[in-house]
Amino acid sequence: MNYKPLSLLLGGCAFNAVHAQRWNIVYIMSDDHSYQAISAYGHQLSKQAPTPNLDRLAERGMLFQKAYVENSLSTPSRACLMTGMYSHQSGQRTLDCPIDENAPFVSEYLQQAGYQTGMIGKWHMLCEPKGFDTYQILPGQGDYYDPRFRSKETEGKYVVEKGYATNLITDYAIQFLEQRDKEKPFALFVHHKAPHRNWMPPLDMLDLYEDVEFPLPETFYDDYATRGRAAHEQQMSIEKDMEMCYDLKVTQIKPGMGYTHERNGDGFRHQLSRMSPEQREKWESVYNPRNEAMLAQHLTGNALLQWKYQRYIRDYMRVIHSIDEQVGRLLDYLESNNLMDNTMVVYSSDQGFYMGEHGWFDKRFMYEESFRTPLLVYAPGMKGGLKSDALVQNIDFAPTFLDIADAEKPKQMVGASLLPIMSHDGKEPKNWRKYLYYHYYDCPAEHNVMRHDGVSDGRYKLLHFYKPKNSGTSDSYDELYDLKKDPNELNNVISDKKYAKHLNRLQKQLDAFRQEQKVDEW
Ligand code: SGN
Ligand code: CA
Repeated sequence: MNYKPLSLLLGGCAFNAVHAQRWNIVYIMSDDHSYQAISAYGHQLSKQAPTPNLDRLAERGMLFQKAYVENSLSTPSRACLMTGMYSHQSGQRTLDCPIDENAPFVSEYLQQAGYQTGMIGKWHMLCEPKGFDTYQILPGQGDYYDPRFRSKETEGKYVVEKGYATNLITDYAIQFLEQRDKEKPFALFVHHKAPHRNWMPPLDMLDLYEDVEFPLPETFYDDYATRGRAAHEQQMSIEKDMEMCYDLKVTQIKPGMGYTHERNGDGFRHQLSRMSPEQREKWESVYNPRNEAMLAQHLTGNALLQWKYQRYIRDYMRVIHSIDEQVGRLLDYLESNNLMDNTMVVYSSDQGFYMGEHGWFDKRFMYEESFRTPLLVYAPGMKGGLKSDALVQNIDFAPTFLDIADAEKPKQMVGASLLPIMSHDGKEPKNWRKYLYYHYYDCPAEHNVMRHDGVSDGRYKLLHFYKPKNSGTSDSYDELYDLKKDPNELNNVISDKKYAKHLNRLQKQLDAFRQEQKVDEW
């Protein structure tokens, strides 16, 4: 794709592109935030649990309705953000395999371009933060309550901070803004731990939504009838894999009570033990009576499944409410300090998430709920209320930031700046990508999602599932979906002759992509 410097983008602009040069950048990323849980996207779930502050970004800026990741998993997705490269280029294909230590980070380029840079929150990379003047990072996934942070000043040590992760991360973000060098533009990365599993809400929101019955997604009881083995073999089902203690906070569970899957009950007990006596008392005063009432009913079968779903979604949406509140706090700070006039604000997630669709939680698949990611962008001078259907991907963030910084896009960055889309009311330029490439590698691993790659043109999607090269089996198969006729992806049409033309076209694209990008089954 051709790279056009921003200064060439004139005419038909929603904002004056020339002034876009060297805005400040605030990039907010949450962890596992589904677009279904942001009311600006209009999903039925969010109607009962709106997100007014996130919606402010869409009202004043642009809602990207077809924003995707390349590899639906935290560390690989963060590597896409930081390097502007696909997973096979940076080496960060799974949660554990090492990133190419020579891969330059966008933060380094921004620093070279004269930006002051800060990174706050969940880092979850296997290397030290690079290119940041300031950082305050959590270890690994981090903790919700009294999380530990490490900065340049703590000499490698993590230090416990009293409070709730989402609030503390926002405190540090505001502290960065307060203490910044006002002579320089800044780029601030605010990476929330929330709403990652196991969805622990803040104490003042434990009662929120307790009376709300969230609607079940249409595909909740999907039987995967037309799909291949990956959908049948996954271990991310609310029914079979969600844990009563760790995920659903029922500490009263004991062996012999008939509940299965208590892999990580001690993990949750450890989280509770890290709370102060006051925090724990408050927590237990709310959850214990609810848990005891549920256990007294001796729920089984579908009644138990529905209870699990409601507990899961209520906790998840409480955690979202607190993100929304804290994003609002950060936006208020930017507004009251006149920073909205020269700051671009991006809100996204490291990937999407299943809110019970297909009976699942977690992510990883190239099916829409986890392939997609929310993306809301505000930039100074935008008309607001804009929506874009351009196919955008997380490899586009780094080029966008460099475009803003008026810095050249380095050759290894395969994505493209989003600014041309933003300056043309959401319409993509003529030479914009027509296909998205996706590749998930992390198997064997937790949740047992088979390796797969694929292409999508936004309407049709081809997925290729395969076993690792060294597994001694060449067990592979394809699936094809028509997203217009079948938005829930229930009907795999790979063998339907009527789709032969599209299958052929997508297969050629996938082959061409693998060849051009030198990527293949792994
Ligand atoms: C943890 C979770 C998984 C989750 C991965 C990856 N298990 O391992 O459910 O898929 O993180 O998430 S837990 O028992 O530790 O909660 S990611 O967002 O970091 O990719
Ligand atoms: Ca994640």
